[in-house]
Amino acid sequence: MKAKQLVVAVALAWAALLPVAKAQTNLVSQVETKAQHDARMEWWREAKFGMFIHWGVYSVPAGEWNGQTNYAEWIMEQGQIPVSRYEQFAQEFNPVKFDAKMFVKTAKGAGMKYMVITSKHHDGFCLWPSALTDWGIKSTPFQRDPLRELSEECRRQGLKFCVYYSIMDWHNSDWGTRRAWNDVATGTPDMDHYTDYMKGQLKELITNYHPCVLWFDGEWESPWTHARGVDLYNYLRTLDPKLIINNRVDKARAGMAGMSTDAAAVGDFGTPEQQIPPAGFGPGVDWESCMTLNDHWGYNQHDNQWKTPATIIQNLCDIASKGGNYLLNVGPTSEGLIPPPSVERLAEVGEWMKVNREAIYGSGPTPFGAEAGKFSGVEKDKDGKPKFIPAWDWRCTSKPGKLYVMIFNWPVTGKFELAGLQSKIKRVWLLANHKEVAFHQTAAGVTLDLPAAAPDKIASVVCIEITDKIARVAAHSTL
Ligand code: JFZ
Repeated sequence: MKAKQLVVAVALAWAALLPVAKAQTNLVSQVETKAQHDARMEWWREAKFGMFIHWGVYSVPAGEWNGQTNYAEWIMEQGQIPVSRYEQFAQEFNPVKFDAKMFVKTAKGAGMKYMVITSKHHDGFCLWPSALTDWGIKSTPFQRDPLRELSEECRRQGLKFCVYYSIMDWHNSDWGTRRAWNDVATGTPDMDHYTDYMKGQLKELITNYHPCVLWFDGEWESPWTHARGVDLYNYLRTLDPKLIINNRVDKARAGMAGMSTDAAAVGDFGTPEQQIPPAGFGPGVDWESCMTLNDHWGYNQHDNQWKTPATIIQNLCDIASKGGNYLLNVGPTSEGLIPPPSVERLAEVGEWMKVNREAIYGSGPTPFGAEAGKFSGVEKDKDGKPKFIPAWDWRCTSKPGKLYVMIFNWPVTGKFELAGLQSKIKRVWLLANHKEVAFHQTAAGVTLDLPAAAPDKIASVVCIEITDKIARVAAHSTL
């Protein structure tokens, strides 16, 4: 065999071995039984609704740089602001109106059960006084610790305190893809050194504030690897065995759809972003859709594209009906205030939750399949005129012995058909006023005789109590 052929043959043999070699180097997460995993995820699965907070030094420019007004937390990158110039924003970050009580009260009032705040976003700015860098709250006139105040207040008011932490860091000299406009960086990027820095910071966060979730992000650039993700996941779980960690700690997320595509990937839940998946992912797959209230995560003074309370409430119903959680964002100002349009909308969500919360907390997905609520058709109104019933009409959640039908578009005839329900119905009532609803059950399903007017304009909830297990329903059943 000639030398060249030998090289090719060896290369081919090596290539053939590659998948095996790769499988052998697949790192796995810490060993945990299903029961242990379920116990760790229990509060999170029950909670359903949380507040995301994007707050950092980017709230100072408030979305504006060089005549452009469409920025927010990405302003340093998108505006290619020299890091030394960006650092100056810290001197103007003095959120004297920040009141942890109000933040927690706003979240709790909306019916949220947990809070996830940016301890460090991609700009590397730390919202707590880290011993490992001066780039953070320590370099601002604001000599307080927002994470301490919020974590203590969450504990007082019974909310779970959680933190977001960006893996990518545009400020740190060691992050592997250093920006051309990082004029403060020195030396050569060193990812091992950077990983030590991350671990040190995360240890600070865990020991000082006891976050219940670590919500990673910024994992997509090449310096971050599957091996680093697995190592970090395992390290954090040794610091706090109860910790819940999102899938962005690893590399397998399918873009904005947010679910991991690799069975070897670590992470306790998937993270769809700015979208709600068309259906759930079946039992045992945990996920959380994160969404903005307007069009930005961080504060942008020009953004008035606020979602309506109807959209927010119906998104919550939609997500719950598919078995997911809803993480809804606010972007506080550099004065430390949650923008009033956000506060107002969250208060409206809270009004709805006061009446209808049992349809959300601790609920499981719809037994009817995600397609069922998409029914659209034509009904006759009381004058006999045809009326189109828009798509995405209703959603359903479930609990043992109960179904919660959340109706967005009240039927003009007052008759609501629920095709395919086989379980024996005991009683039906409206959560809004506890009034009983008459029903006619047949082999094909059930018809509800609803009152003429919807008790709630946005989503009226009908509770259906059944005597037996939820029986397989319709063609699209997910049970
Ligand atoms: C990320 C952040 O960049 C953003 O600032 C915000 O914190 C959000 C919650 O998460 O946004 C992303 C992440 C991934 C993609 C797009 C935006 N992606 O994969 O296309």
